[in-house]
Amino acid sequence: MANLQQARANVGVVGLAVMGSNLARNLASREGNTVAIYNRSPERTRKLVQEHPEAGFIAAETIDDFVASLTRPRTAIIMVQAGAATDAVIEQLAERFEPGDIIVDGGNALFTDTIRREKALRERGINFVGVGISGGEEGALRGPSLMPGGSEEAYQTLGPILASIAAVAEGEPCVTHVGTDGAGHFVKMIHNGIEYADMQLIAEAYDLLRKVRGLEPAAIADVFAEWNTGDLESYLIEITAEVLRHTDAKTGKPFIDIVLDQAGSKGTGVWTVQTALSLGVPVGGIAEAVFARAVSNRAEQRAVARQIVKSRPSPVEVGDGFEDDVRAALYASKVVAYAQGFDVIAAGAKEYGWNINLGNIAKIWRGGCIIRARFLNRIADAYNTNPNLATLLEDPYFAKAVTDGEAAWRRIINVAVNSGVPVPGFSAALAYYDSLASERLPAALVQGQRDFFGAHTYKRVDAEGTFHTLWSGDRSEIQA
Ligand code: NBP
Repeated sequence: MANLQQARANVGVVGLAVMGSNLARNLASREGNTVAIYNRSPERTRKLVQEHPEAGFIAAETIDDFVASLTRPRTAIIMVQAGAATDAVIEQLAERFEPGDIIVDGGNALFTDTIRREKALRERGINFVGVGISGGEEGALRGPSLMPGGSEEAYQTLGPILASIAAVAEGEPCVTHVGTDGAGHFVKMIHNGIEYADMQLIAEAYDLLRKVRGLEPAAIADVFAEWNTGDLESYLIEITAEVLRHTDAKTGKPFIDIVLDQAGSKGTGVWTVQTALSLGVPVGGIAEAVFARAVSNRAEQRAVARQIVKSRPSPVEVGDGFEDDVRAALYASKVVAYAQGFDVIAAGAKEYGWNINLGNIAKIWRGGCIIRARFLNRIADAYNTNPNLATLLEDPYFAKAVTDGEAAWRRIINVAVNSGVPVPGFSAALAYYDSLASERLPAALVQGQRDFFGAHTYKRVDAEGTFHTLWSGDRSEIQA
C-alpha cells in the first residue's frame, strides 16, 4: 500500500542503465525536482545513489516503494529496453497507479506501440505519454531534445518537468507537446530517419573529396571545419571534422582508415522508410541512406563483385571549384532530405489525427539532438511563415538555396558517376528534385501500361472523368 507520508518525489525514473541514470541525474540537478529511482536489479540503483549523493535520490528497491515515494499525480519515466521490457514495466506501474497518474515511456518505442499502449491505459484512467528523447547519453545528462506525445492533461504536469531538463536553443527549451498518443515517438522516428540521410550525405561528400580530389583525411577535416562556419553549420559536420582528424594510437594511421566500412543501425531508419512507404510519401534521400548501410554490410557480395569487376573508372580530373561544388551538392541534397522528412511528419499527422506544428518541431531540434543545426531556424521560419507549405522547397529561402546549388549538384553527380564513386544520397535527392520540377513525368506511360494489362483506367489531361481503352478490342476509349 502506498504510504502517503513517504510521497516526496515529483517524478520517478524506472530503468537505470546509461540513459535512465543520466536522465535521473539531469532531473535531480534542476530546481524543483525531487527524483525517485528504481531498477529491476537493485545493484544499479545502489551504485547510482552511491556515486551521486548530490542528486538526493529517493531510491526504491521494490516497485511498491517506488510508487509510494511519488507525489500525485504520480509521474514515472520508464527508461528500459524497448519492446517486451517496456510492456512489463508499464503493467507493474499501471497495477499500482490511480486515475490521473502519468506513465512516460522515454525509450525508443515504435509509435504504433505507443498508440496501442496509450489507448489501453486511457481506458484504465491512466495517462500514458511516449516521449522521443534525442541526444544519446550525453544529451540525457546535459539536456536532450524532447518530443512528447500523449494527452493535453498529462502535458500540464509533465511539460514543466520536461522543460526543466531539455536542451536550450536560443533561450527556448527544446521541447514541445508534439501531438496526442504516439505523435512524439513518430516525430522522434523521423528525426532519426533524417539523421541517417544527413550522415550519409556527409559521408558521400567525404568520399568525393578523398577519392576524386585525393585529399588526406586531415585535410578533409579542415574542409569540414570550414564548412561548419557557414550554412552547413551543424553538430554532424562538427563531429565529422573531429573523426577525420583523429589518428589511431595503435597504428599511427588516420582513424578513418582502420575502421571497418560496415555501418550498423538500430532500426529507426528502417521504421521511417517503412512508415513513409505505407503513407505513400517519397523519401528516396532517406531510404538510400538506409540502403547504403545495408550495402555496406553485404561483405560477401562486395567481395564477389570486387573479384568480378576487373576494371574501375579512374577519378575524373577536377578543377579549383571542386570543394565548393561538393559543398553546394551536399547542402541541396540535405535540404531535400529534410523536406522529405517533414513531408512524412505532415502525412503522419493527417493519417493519425495529430495537430503537429512543423515549425515547432524544427525549433526543438535546434539543440540537444544529433541533427541540431543552424539551418533548422530556417525551417522553423519557413513553416511559421506558411504552415501549409506544399513542400519545404516552396519556401523562398530553400527554393533559392536549391536553385543556386543546382548546377554544382549536377556537376558533382556527373563527376561521381564518371569516377565510379557511389553517391546514392546525392543522386536520389536530385532525382526527387527533378521529379518534382518536371513538367511531365513518365508516370503517364506507367498509367498506360497499367490500363493495358489490368484495366486500371486513367485520367486525361483534357477532360474530367476516368477512362479505359479497349486494348484487346478495337482500341476505342470508354468512360470507366
Ligand atoms: P537498455 O536499452 O540497455 O535497457 C537496460 C535497462 O532495461 C536496464 O535498466 C534493465 O534492467 C532494464 N530491463 C530490461 Br533489459 N528488461 C527489463 C524488464 N523485463 N523489467 C524491468 N526492467 C528491465 O538501456 P539504455 O541504453 O539506457 O536505453 C534505455 C531506453 O532508451 C531504450 O529504450 C533505448 O532505446 C532508449 N534510448 C537510448 C538512447 C541511447 O543513445 N542509448 C537514446 C535514446 C533513447 P536490469 O538492470 O535489471 O537489467
